[in-house]
Order: sequence, then structure tokens, then C-alpha cells
Amino acid sequence: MIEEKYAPHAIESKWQKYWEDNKAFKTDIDNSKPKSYVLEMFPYPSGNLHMGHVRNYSIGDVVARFRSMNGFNVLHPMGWDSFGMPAENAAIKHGIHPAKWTMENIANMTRQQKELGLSYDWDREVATCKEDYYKWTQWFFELFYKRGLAVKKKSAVNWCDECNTVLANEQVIDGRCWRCDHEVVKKDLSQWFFKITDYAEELLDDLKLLNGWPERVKTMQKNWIGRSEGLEFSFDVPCINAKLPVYTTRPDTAFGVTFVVLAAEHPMVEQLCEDNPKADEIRAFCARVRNQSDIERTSSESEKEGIFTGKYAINPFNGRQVEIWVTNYVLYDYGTGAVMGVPTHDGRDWMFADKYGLDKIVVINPKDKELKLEDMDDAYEEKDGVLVNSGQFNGMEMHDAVKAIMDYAEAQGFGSRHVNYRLRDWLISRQRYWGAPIPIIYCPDCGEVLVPEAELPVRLPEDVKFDAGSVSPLATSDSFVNCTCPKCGKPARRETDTMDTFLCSSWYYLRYTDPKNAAAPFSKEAVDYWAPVDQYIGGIEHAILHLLYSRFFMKVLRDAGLVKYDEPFTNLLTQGMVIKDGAKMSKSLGNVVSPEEIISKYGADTARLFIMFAAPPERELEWSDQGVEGSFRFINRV
Ligand code: ANZ
Ligand code: ZN
Repeated sequence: MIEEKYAPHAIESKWQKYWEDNKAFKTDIDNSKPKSYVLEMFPYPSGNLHMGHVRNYSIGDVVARFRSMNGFNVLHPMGWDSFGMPAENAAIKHGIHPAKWTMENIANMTRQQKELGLSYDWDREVATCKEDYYKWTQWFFELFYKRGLAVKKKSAVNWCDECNTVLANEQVIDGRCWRCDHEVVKKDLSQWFFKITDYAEELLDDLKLLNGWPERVKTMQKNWIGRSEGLEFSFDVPCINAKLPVYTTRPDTAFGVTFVVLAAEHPMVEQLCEDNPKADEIRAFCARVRNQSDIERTSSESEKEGIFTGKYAINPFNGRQVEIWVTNYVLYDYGTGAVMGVPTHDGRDWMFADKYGLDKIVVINPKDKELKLEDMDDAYEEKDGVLVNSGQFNGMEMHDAVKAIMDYAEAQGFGSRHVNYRLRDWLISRQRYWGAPIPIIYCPDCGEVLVPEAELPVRLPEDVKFDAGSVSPLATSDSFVNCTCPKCGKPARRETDTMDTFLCSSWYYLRYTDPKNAAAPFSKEAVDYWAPVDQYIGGIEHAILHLLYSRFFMKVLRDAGLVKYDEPFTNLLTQGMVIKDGAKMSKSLGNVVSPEEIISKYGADTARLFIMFAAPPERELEWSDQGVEGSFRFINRV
């Protein structure tokens, strides 16, 4: 029988040993060859490889080998995104130190990767939880701090009660925690932020440089950054002798305003409560709204609620006096936190006006028809039509009117054109143990002080209580917390929060170019030769998070003179999921096929061949036992 001649395990272990002994995939700078940097997203060391990993690495391995056979000098490294919560949860549950748990998982997964026969230069392996790596993550924090891009500020932040930590906006998916799916609540806390919003415009504009990225990923980033152009202008509020600025993307509807609405957090609410018989009621309403989650407040189905303040504002376009309301559907941290209400042309305002019996005025007619309020059962939101009931702007086409009305507001001096972004600053502090400590010291006299570079890394302490609750476990270590101020030498305290692990993964692809450098995160020579990554391969779930943060890092590092490129990843391939019986392979569904099982039965080449041939890399791959057997028979014949 033919099958007896093909002995995958004997062949594979023989060659894997040869590759290992001879460092077959070791790479160095070679200026005589064109370089190619091929990279798969590094994994979190959960303990075992799953088929998604196998697919990811098989695709990368094919590209890397193909390029080196074509004469390129190929960099193809592997490493570990090894800070993060599962290690800490294992410590709480089973009393194992996170470092031990992590290192054991790395050892097991490395063995599995080697059994897959992947062509990595193992001399370049990095692990973000090791001191020689997180020293540089802290160094980057300090770089951002010195450039004014790392700031501590108090704000209403996303909090997960299940994970006992704050979350970045990017980690809140439909109002829920990205990790545990728990509903996220708001808490007023003082936290560290990276000012990614300073780069909003460039992050958006430079998407056009990314010809090698899937359109879908670029669209997701574009929507996340959310640039909008409009008019900011002020209503007069005579009763308190103040101006109330609003932001609108539809200045053409300015004559249709019948009320204005404030976010519950808006500072003017308190001013309007002075000498106001309804003050207690208004304050109670605001307190209730603040406790609502963002899903409750922003979803299009959710109930629009409000309370009339009893006070009025004057529309500067037509002198009309309109009621000032406080609502749950205006967000405080977008635009000015106040909105002009135009029920006839905005769906949310329509629902709100219906509920509270507020006036409606049509100011845009579709080109071919005259709108009558009595026939309308929803707002007319199309950006198409002609102005009516709008004074000197009547009869104008709406796009022309947008410009004319903005010009008018600017000429009259009560408004100006404005660009707004939906992107918010990146919240990077976490109340968790297993991450890189933030290298800051608080001195009673000197305030916030950076740990001197020569003292990095700030090491994770060992004498901590892992289940510290809502404070960082680092706060339970006296030997860690108590220190002396590097400036004045007086007793001081260390910051006890650690950094979001997405910070560790925002620069790992640069460390691979020079992984053992003890004097710098990487040398100029190495990074200039190898970067940027020519082909990046990973899952679509990182379309915003990791890929946006890495782009931001690259731009800051470029501005600091450390790299000479604008973008980290020239070409991006987002591989499809591996599914079985119509669903994503997952433990909870019980439809997992373990790579180890397939390899022990058929060998790694069969597994890799099947994965590469069963579907195009970007598409879903349906697992098929017959397909695997077919691949095995094919290799037998070869
Ligand atoms: C009046 C109006 C009339 C609006 C109309 C729309 C249609 P984007 O494109 O996302 O920037 N808005 C402004 N600030 C807000 C806040 N803090 N919370 C909730 N909504 C807010 O959307 C801008 C539009 O969203 C603005 O234009 C404003 O409503 C609303 F027929 O102003 B518009
Ligand atoms: Zn959570």
C-alpha cells in the first residue's frame, strides 16, 4: 500500500530537528538583497494553538517561504502578547503566579508551532511580559509623556464590574466589555490617556496610503475616527446672560429649530437650576441619566427622555424663543454637548417632540413635493431638497444653503465652521497586575515625576494580593508603593496602575528588528532596513483596536525621529474564520478540532495543505474531515 511509504512523523521530526540545529530560518541584515518582512499577529499565550492560529501561521509561512525562494531576504519572526488578564485570573483561581502560568503556556505553544514546521527565526522571539521588553514599553510611555501625549485626567470612563477595571472606548463593543460581554458602566475616575485625537486627522488622511489594505478595514477605521464638518453657533440664554454653543451638521435646518437639548452632564444645567422651582426634579433626572449606560442612551430604539428646564434660548438666525430641555440622548463628550432640536428633519428629535408635544416646522421640501405635517409620520432626513420657512434662504437648494447659512453665521459673528471627530483619547491605565507598570511617581512637593530612564524597568512586585477588587493589586504591595522622589528625595508613592496590553502590541513589530538591544528599543540601522512590515496577516477583530493603535504609535515615533515611515503595515491580509458545522469553532459550541490531534494522525503537512487549499485565505474555511483525508492521500501520491 502506498500509505505505508509516506511516514509524516519520521520526515517532519527529522527536518524540524535539522532546521533547529542549523538555525535554518535565521536572518540578518543583508544589503545585497531586497528585504521582505512577513508577519503574523503574535498570539496571546492561552495554552494551546487552535485552528485559527494554524490558519494564520500557515498563510504567513507560505508567503515567507515563497518570498525567500524568490530571492528576498525574509524576516519572519514570532513572539508573545503575554501580558493580560487570563494569567491573572488563573492566579486568583488556582494560586499560580501569572509569570509561571504564562511561561508554561508559551513553552507548550512553542512546541506546537515547531511541530507545525513554521519557518520562524526563533532567535528573534519576544515576550511582552519579560523585563527586557516591558522596560521599553515603559520607555515609550515616557516618550509620549515628554511629548505631551500621555496625560492624566478625570472623566466619566467605561468600567467593567466583571473585570474590575476601566476599558478604552475601543474595548467597548455595543456597550459591552470586549472580553467578558458584561454591560459597561460609567465611573468618574482619574485615569491616564494617550492623546490619539491629536493624530485624528492624519490617521484618517493616511488611510489613502494603504493601498494594500482591505477596503473593509479602512472603512471601519474611517467610521471609527468619524470626521464630520458642520457649524458651531451660539444661542443666547438671556435669563442667565450666557451663550449656549451647539454643533450641527445640518445648518440648512437652522430655521426649523423648535427647542434645544442639553446633555445631563452639561455645566449649564446647574446654572439653569439656580432660583428654579424645578431644580430638584432636574437634578434628579440628570443623576438618573448619568447612571444609564451608553447603550441605553444612544441606541436608536431606546426611549428618548427629557425634562423642560423652564428656561428659554433665542435662535440667532430668526430671533425665535425656544424651550431648553435636558435629555438622555445628547452625549456630553461629543460636539458641544448641546444640540438644536429640529424634529422635522432629525429622527431622534422627531421622537422627542412627539413624546413631549413640542412644535414642528418643515424647512426642507423634497424637490418634487411639498411636505405637510399632518401627512408626515417621521422626520424627512434626506439630504436633498429646497428650503422653505427660512427667511432670506427660501428657495435655495439645501447643499447651497448649508454653505450660505454658515457664511451668514460667520459674517454675523455668532458662529463658525467646525470639524469634529468621534475618536476619543485612548484610556491606557488598568487596575490590574499583569501589565507593564506606569513609570510615574507622585511626590507631595514635586507632583507627577517620571521614573528616571536609568531606573527602568519599574519591576512588577511579588508581594501582592491578586484579588484586590477594584484597586490595582500593585497598591497592596507596600514595598512597591513607597519610594523616594527622584527630584527631591522625599518619601513619595508610585503609580499603581498598569498599562493596557494594547500598548505592548503597538510596537512589537519594531522590536523584532533588533530584539536583543539592551541600549534602545531598536537600532536605527535595523529598523530602517526591516520596517515597515511588508505583509501583515491577522484576524479582522483587530480592524480598529490593534491596527489603529499601531498606526498611531508609528506616527508618534516618526515625529520623535525614531523611524522614518508613516505607516507600520504596507499590506494587510485579514484571514477568514475557521468554521465547522456552520459555526465558528469554539469550546462553548463543542465543535473544536484540535490541531494536535490532526498533526498526530496525519502530520503537519496534511493540516497545512488542507488549510491552504480548502478556501481562499480571506474567506471562511469550513472544516471537513474528508478534505483532510483528501489532502493526506494527495501527499501520499506525491
Ligand atoms: C441639528 C440637526 C438637524 C442635526 C437635522 C441633524 C439633522 P455627526 O454627523 O455624527 O457629527 N449632535 C451634535 N452633538 C451631539 C451630541 N453631543 N449628542 C448627540 N447628538 C449630537 O452628527 C452631528 C449631528 O448630531 C448634529 O447635527 C446634531 O444634530 C447631533 F435635520 O443638528 B444635528
Ligand atoms: Zn469585562
